[in-house]
Amino acid sequence: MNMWDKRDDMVVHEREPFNAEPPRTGLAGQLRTPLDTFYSRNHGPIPDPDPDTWRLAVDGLVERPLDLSLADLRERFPATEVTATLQCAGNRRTGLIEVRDIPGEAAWGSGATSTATFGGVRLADLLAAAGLKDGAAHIAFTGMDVSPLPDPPERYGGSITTGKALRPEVLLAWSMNGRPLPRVHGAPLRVVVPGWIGARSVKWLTRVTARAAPSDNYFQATAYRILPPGTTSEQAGPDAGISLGPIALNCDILRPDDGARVPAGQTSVSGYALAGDERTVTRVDVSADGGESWTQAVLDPPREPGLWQLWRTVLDLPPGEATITARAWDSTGALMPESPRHLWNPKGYANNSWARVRVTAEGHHATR
Ligand SMILES: Nc1nc2c(c(=O)[nH]1)N[C@H]1C(S)=C(S)[C@@H](COP(=O)(O)O)O[C@H]1N2
Ligand SMILES: [Mo]
Repeated sequence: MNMWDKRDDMVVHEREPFNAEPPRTGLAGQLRTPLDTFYSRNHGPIPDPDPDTWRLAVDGLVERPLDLSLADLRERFPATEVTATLQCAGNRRTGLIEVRDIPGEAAWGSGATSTATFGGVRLADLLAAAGLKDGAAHIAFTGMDVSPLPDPPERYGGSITTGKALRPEVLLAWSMNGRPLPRVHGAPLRVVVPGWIGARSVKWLTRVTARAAPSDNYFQATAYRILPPGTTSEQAGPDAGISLGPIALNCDILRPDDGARVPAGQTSVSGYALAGDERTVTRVDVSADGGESWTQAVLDPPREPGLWQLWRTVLDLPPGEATITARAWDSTGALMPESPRHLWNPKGYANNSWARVRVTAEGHHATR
């Protein structure tokens, strides 16, 4: 086993802080990602909280501030489970780096996306117990880890709108795939915001604050923003660019792997598609000829907001090199953009251009 009980073939972008993703084929063909395969994204040293002394504060624009132990959470609020996909805003950054270099940011491939069943309590239930005051438009989260990236260093945090925070799929989670939440994934308690960028699912949670404005934490106000080309976060300063919340419609090919050799003829192709927020994926098209002709993949129906939908199809590949392309449509009729060229941004977020893998089909083409 690798660091943090991850599989040995994780692509480790950084050991300290730990940043690692599974190979894309590790995600293929299963709704839930095994714990040893689930990607991990960290901005500072991983804390080691003592669950017996850990407490959660609920404060800010509330009628009754709360101060809760883990036992209080379990006793006072009904436990529930949500199956959700977490996706880092930097997922598929490699596609943007091919357009133009993005210095200082990890070259995440297709694996900064994973799915688990999370168990815990609804954030909405805590907010109801605390009683939101008028004007509480945003709910901010603070973790225990201190990130050295902002100057001066800051605890990791972020916020979501109160509208999203009150939705039933938003959890404060203590379990993952039926196991206690692993330390690297935020034990003893993390936020899970299905359908929003992974950055808002704050780990090692200690504080929930109702506010009139979005969090002024570095990771909300300065990072995780789509900046116009030619600017940097440092130059742009807080509140520049487009703040990322709900994620963009995306899809990827998980099998075959990029660069794989496959037998010519009938080849199974499978992957996932994910529509952000409360939207759903309605169609996935797959092409073996660069988009001249498309086959509609068989797509799993939507089950829960922010949960990926798996798809599969069979392509007939002649011997030789082929590029397989996949693209998804959502319930608003929107289609993923074709090229990463138009999506390039200085921090390399939100690449949702058409998915592509290059394969070599070997052997004789079976003819009828
Ligand atoms: N406290 C804290 N929460 C955090 C982070 C962090 O560095 N510290 N990283 C965020 C980002 S950018 C992502 S994509 C997800 C990754 O969650 P995972 O490591 O459980 O996969 O956690 C989010 N929550
Ligand atoms: Mo992320």
